[in-house]
Amino acid sequence: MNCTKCKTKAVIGLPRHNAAFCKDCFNDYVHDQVARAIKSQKMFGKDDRILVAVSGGKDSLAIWDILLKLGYRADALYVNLGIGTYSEESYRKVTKFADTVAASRGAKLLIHTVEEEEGAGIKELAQLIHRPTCSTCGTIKRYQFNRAAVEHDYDVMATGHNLDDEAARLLGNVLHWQEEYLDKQGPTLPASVEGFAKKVKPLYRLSERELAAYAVLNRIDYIVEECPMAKGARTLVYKEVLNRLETESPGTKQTFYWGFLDKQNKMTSTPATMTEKDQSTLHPCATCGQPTTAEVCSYCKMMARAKASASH
Ligand code: Q46
Ligand code: ZN
Repeated sequence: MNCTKCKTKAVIGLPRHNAAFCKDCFNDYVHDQVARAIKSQKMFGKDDRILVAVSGGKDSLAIWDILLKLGYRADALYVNLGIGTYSEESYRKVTKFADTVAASRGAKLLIHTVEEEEGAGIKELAQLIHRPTCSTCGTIKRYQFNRAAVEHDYDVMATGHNLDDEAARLLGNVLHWQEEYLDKQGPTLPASVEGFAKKVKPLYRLSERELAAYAVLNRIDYIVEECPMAKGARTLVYKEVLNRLETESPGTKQTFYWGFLDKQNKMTSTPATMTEKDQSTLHPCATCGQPTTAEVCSYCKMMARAKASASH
């Protein structure tokens, strides 16, 4: 198998593009896909300051690496969830990347430690408030990323969601006809009111397999195992189903998700924006000042419940 572009020996085949690439041409392909995503979805420019949400997994470290190589000003935030050896290992991978690759390009890492700031690890917090670990985790991560972006004046927040993640999420939203979520499932969510950071997903054109290959070929040392709490998650089943379809008919995920984005674009000239109703009902949380639709934001409510429950 030879490289489609330069005819030297290929290291990876991409059935959905009917192509194969050597290492250098594959890196060009990956960088080009990210550059296209940034441009076509109007994500950010060279002067913008970007905050990347990193977990230590291949996708988030790859996007940080790619943005720096493309010449963007990208720092990162890592939220240490305090989930035993998984968190210890992911912390090691993130700090190693930050101290070597990122530091050499002038980028820095911010760290938020849940055990220190919220007073307990994510599992204990979830038990205290009688909610599933992942929804507790989601609330904390969303809140802390948004807060860090706003407080440190970043223009945009980037996450490492890839094509497989977005196609699986779309499948879930379609199967349950979650219209409200479908409206907001784009790669760019603009900052619509003061206090809400703009959010982008520059990896939505690249598959999980392509990103694993990118990480390995570029010697990015990432944590291979998933968070132990992810076991049994519905999205993993959707991913398996989509992988089967992809094997039978390469390009299925891309057609499914990109096709959705095309349709969404045609239906509205401003996709995935907040509705006017959202804007008019948002105001500062009475406790912390972050934007919310209620009197007190869901994070502050959650922390108040955790505190009350811990003191009983
Ligand atoms: S990190 Fe958090 Fe995920 Fe782990 S606890 Fe669940 S939500 S699975 S992306
Ligand atoms: Zn609040």
